[in-house]
Amino acid sequence: MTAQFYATAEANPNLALIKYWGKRLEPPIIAPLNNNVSVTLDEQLRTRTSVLFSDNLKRDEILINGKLMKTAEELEKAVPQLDAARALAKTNMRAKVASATLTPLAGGLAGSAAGLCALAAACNEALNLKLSQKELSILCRRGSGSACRSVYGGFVEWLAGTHADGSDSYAVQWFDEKYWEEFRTVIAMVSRKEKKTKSRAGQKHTVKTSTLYQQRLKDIGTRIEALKNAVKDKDITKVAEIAMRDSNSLHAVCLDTWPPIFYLNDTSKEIVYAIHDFNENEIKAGYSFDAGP
Ligand code: 2P0
Repeated sequence: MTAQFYATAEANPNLALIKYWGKRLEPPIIAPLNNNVSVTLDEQLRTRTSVLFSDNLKRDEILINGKLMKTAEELEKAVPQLDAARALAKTNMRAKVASATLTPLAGGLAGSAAGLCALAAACNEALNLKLSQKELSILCRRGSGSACRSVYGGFVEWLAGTHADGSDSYAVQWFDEKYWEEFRTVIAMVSRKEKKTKSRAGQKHTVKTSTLYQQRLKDIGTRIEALKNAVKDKDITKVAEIAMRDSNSLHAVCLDTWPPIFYLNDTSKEIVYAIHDFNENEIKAGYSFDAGP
């Protein structure tokens, strides 16, 4: 008899209002240098992932939107996460993974967050791991850092932790998706081109070469506290200002990286100007750019 275990799960991407940029623990563990906070998006860019673990498979096979992933770079997130799930289940079975997503990959729209969160949830079910939400967020993180925040809806903080094994680095929910239903996210799809510098490599260069980055790390604790109070008060003026400032800080440290990294393009800059024009008398909206335009 061949052993076979199968499950399907879905997850939504998230948008960081206080960005994760730089690692305290490198893959395959992954923990950030700073606590960071995101809002989970609705189902518009949802990812659905199925996984089959079987004794019959010789190697892991990953398909994204029907395309077989072949290069080491394409496999660098899913395979370590599958390995972590196998270690928890004490099995060596290889897996076949099929993921369908509307999120453009490598475009800076957090496609890996939704993808690796859905894969972790599918592994949890297929292998009957019975993980708590906290443990599931830790499994997500073994694939991609930002994925651990997609375990929850609403406003979510990823704790950096201090332990060398990463056991105290996981996501916690501040407020669920029902807390502030008037809060809206609008996605501006500016480019479908793959970015020149993948965020994993970009983060490494920034930590190594940017002096401004040290100042960013110092500012983040106060910024997170202010954001938590502003979300609690449903104060869009404060939330939007904090998010815009943090996004600008991320792109400033990218420019301060040597050689510099640019994720924004001319259209992104037009969006920045448009929002500031719209907010002339009172801040009613904000923008936030990830590692893409
Ligand atoms: C974030 N980004 O907080 C930040 C803002 C991009 C800019 O998390 O190496 O794909 O897989 O842990 O999660 C993108 O980095 O990096 C990211 P890995 P990830 O959403």
